[in-house]
Amino acid sequence: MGLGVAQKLIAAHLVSGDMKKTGEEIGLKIDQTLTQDATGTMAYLEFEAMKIPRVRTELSVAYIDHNTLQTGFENADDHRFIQSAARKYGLIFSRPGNGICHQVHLERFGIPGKTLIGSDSHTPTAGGLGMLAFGAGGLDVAVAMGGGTYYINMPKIVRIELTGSLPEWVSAKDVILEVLRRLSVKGGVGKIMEYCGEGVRTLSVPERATITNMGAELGATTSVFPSDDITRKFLRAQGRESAWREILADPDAEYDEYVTVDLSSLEPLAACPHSPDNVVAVKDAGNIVIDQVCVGSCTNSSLSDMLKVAGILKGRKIADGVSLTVTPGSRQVYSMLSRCGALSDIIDAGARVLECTCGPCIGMGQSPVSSGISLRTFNRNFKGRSGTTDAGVYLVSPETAAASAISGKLTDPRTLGKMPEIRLPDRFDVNDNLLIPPAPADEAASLETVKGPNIKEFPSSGPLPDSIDCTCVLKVGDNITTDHIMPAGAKILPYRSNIPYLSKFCFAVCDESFPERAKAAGGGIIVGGENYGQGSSREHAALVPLYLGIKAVAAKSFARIHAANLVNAGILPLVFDDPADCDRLAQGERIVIDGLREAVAGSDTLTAHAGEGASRRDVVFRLALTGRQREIILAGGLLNYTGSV
Ligand code: MIC
Ligand code: SF4
Repeated sequence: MGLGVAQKLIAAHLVSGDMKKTGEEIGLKIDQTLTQDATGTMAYLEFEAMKIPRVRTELSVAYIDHNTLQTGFENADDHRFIQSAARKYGLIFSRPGNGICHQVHLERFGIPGKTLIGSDSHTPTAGGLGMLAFGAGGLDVAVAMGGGTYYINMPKIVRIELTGSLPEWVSAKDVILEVLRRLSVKGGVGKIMEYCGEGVRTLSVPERATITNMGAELGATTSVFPSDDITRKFLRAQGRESAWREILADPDAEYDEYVTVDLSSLEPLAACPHSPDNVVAVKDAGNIVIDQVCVGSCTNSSLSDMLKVAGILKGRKIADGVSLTVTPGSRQVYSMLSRCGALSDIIDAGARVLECTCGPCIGMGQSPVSSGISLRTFNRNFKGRSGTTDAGVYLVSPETAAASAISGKLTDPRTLGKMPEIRLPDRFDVNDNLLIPPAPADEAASLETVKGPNIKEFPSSGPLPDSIDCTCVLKVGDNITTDHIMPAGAKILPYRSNIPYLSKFCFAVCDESFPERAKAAGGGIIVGGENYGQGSSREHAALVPLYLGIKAVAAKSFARIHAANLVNAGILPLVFDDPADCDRLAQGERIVIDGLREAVAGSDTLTAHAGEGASRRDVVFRLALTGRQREIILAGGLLNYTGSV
């Protein structure tokens, strides 16, 4: 039997485990790592704590793209720390202004056939180039930088067959929105989405990357495209053809699941508030008057996306009630837009052009008006993420965004008649002068990292106790995102390296009194529903609860990266054996677990006692942990564990 693309890449990097055993742990060798600044400060503090003198990967890059609104000294201090760590430990440093990590990595560093992990959930964007790329917590990235293995449970592999070709005005964003509409934000959990079929040949690398980028919203472990002639053409245009190699699925490859998407039958789609899978056809969405349109983010900020927007805006003016922001994804895109004159078409139409960073996508400015409606070409529309709690965010393609900015309401771009023709150059302008190489190895040992006053120690935990007697300090529902657990945005993000301060905002979107209550109770257990912890890779969503004394999180199911981050922090993830027990458990109820160490060491379940008096009852939890994860939990987290082995 032949192999698919994902299987070939796994086989070439397998360090431990058996890739035929779906669901069981496999270890992978990691060739490249990336970090961004909002997670990077913590990742380099963790790397420093591991006392490894230099990174041991083929390539590691530290990007600055998230925390670029410098309203106080904090972000600038963190950037300086990351730059000093990159210089000392052997990483390339991508300076602020150089672009969003995923876009720049695609342009300048991605190599078909290599593995990549990044402390950002959209790292699978590089799957558009035929890489096997995963989002991970900062600590997992730190371990990989040190040459350590990256562990995942062997995913199922889904073959997504693309047939036909996209009609005019329909684009890659509509493809992934269609997949989200069908499969939901839980549809990719435990799976790799591998794109195949004749339709693949009609999609450019940036279009493929839009699709793999939003595989994160499916909850997928990663997404991947083959590396073919289109990939070669992209790398040639970047002056990197020598990095190309062909990676195609064998014709007789077998998959665990099969999905077919006919590109020719797709139409412009929109994900309605507040979930990326709440998808409708734009033409059926009704009369939605809009206040804001934002174009950009790691999903849709390539040169072709920007040229499409410029082409639609050319000679037109945005509606009086709409604020339009345009954020090119990288300095290469920005500079080429400017050189070809398309930037003037965007500016003349009335757009506010922002520096090439994450910007509004992570709430770094441009929060919409109260109860505002914002159309965004981004990947997440979770409640409150824009910075305005009562705003409604719709996720759309660049074509739909530009057409709507002109009309002032959500508009099917097909109503504009003929699509403007876009011509992409055969060669991109390459200017790497914002990429700073590390210090030579012989100088590195004498260098010091530079820490500003905002950088505080990260919380540590001790070995797992044998019993827990506490309360359920917070009960939340299904699909809780890391934006609920540890919100981002311009006011909070500067404190990503200051866990005590950050803790004041934990679960602020759901329950502002949670941090105080948790502290007063000396910690406790959080109870959640299905898909707990979906979204971002931020390990702060585990480190902050750890700081607040949280011992365990009990849920009906967990999102992959967050579950790994809980284990790494030494917090026990417990899965309700009977979901009805979860529904019954109330906030404030007492929970007692005895014999914890023995259960974690060797049992698949453990029984807790919930409630008191007449309502006291047994609750059975499943311990969905690998042997390695059990040892990490017993040791009190990954840092303690790596220190002990
Ligand atoms: C996001 O899109 O939510 C982020 C900000 O890029 C996060 C990382 C972070 O929280 O710093 C992600 O997706 O992992
Ligand atoms: Fe940045 Fe937004 Fe992409 Fe996250 S999703 S990396 S915040 S652009």
